[in-house]
Amino acid sequence: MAPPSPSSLTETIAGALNGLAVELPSWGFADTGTRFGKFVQPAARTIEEKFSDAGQVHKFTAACPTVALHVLWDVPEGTKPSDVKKLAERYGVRPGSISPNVFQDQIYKHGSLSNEQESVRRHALEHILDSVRIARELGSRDVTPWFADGSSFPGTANIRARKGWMAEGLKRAHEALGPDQRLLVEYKPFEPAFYHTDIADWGMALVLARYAGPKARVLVDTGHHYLAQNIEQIVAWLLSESMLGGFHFNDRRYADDDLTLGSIDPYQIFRIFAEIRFYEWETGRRADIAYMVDQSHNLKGKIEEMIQTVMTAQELYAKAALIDFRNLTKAQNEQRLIDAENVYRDAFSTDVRPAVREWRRSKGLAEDPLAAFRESGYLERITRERAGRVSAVSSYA
Ligand code: RM4
Ligand code: MN
Ligand code: MN
Repeated sequence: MAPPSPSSLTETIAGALNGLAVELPSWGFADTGTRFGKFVQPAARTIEEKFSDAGQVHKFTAACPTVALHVLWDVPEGTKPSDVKKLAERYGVRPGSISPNVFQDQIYKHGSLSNEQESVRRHALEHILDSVRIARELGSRDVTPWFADGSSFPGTANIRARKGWMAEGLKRAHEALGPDQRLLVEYKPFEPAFYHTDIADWGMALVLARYAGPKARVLVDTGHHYLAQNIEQIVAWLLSESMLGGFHFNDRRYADDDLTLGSIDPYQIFRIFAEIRFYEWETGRRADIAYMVDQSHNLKGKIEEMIQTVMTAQELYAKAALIDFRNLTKAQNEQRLIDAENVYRDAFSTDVRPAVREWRRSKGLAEDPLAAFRESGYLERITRERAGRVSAVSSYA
């Protein structure tokens, strides 16, 4: 089959990019480090600074209208959600998904909703219910809890009982959702628990989401898988079950490394996008998926890395939009393996950057968001303004 003409390629890519929004994590703009140390930058310390920095990424990419917030870090007790909304508006963004924080307080040493102690479970549930209310008041659709719950030594936890407690807690949280809200259940195979985690994989998240209720879906954090795992198959299964709610994008070489999206394996992200586009092509329905970034940048400049991430997401999504699904399906059905695989490879190896630049021009954006950000002087300004502050001690905050 002849390759698409340059103008139809540009059009296809423009159509795809118009529909791609990538949510930024507020915590991606704060100073973070590793378990061993924290490396400071002129990072954001307040929610206002986080909105301001995220606003820069949106300004230069036009792809990131919302910012995911962590309740404890960004909307502490006493904060008025309406003030948070106004603040976001000032920087050209909106509050996005809301993450409760049920892993940081001392009482959560042995878990939250799965904790053996009823009083801790109740405390965690109350915080999650508060988060649902805050999300509603902020106009945020998705509530995205992540649980550090699990155990680190064999025999120390009743895995079945903990599953039951988690299921009940999520069901109660689901009951509090507004009509348009969703509960996204994230899974992670290990860390900080190193023997078992209460929601270790997509199957467990799926069972729990189904039990919680019709507005619950599964959240796939790309870094939360074992190395050999076929993530795009998980995506395909969740799509076919109408249970894929969203992504936390990042990349990893070893485990939950929170590296820049596509920095290690761009073909992996392409294959994920391919499954989504294939589903949409076959069903004629748009997959209702929240794309979010969940990365911790402690070596690269935070705003620059976020721009690099969004550009990468756009390029890989654009490549996936070039897949010739009619040809692919035909080759699959006729069991022409090389031809089928080459449909993927042709799309993946197309240099989409000229078309993406063209799309930016058509939106009145700079062709190179990174260069435009660097020229804007923003980084120099915040470096001056934020210099000399005492560095915070806790990670992510
Ligand atoms: C976890 C998980 C969550 C994130 C926390 C801070 O590994 O990815 O989504 O909110 O880290
Ligand atoms: Mn995550
Ligand atoms: Mn993670």
